Amino acid sequence: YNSGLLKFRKIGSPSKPEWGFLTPIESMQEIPFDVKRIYYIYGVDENEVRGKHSHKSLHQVLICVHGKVDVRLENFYGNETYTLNDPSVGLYVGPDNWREMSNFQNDAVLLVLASEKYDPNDYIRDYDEFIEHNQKRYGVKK
Ligand code: T46
Repeated sequence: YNSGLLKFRKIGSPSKPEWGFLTPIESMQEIPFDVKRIYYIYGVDENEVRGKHSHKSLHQVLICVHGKVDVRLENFYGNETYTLNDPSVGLYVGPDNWREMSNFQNDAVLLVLASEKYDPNDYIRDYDEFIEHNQKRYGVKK
């Protein structure tokens, strides 16, 4: 599968809960690629839907570091909606996943780690083109 949840370490102190937590993420350790870019999405209205595209070769990990957001992924294998609301959880999204982010709640901040620098030519923003692209790559769905 070219997507799925990753559970990161959450370093705290059991005897001192007020100390809080720290989650470290290293390239090729916690995540399966080298990070060349980060960006974050925030200030999104609850009824807005972002994304609505796929990538031809980009690998990413999405982490909701504050608040809550739903991410729907569609790929050759099917459809899955993930609710991200835990900074120690990341959603790995490989190439050929249509993605939609919705229900941004409580001033959600969505942090994204990306395997490549920004390249507008890596995007497929047309849904029919996405389906066609995946059929060429993975075959026709039975
Ligand atoms: C993705 C989801 C999860 C840049 O100039 N540099 C960048 O690195 C990025 C990511 C975007 N931009 C510009 C391009 C657009 O003019 O920022 C504007 C908004 O980008 P977009 O409409 O693609 O935003 P989203 O939230 O629909 O998608 C973003 C990422 O673009 C995409 O790769 O997987 O977040």
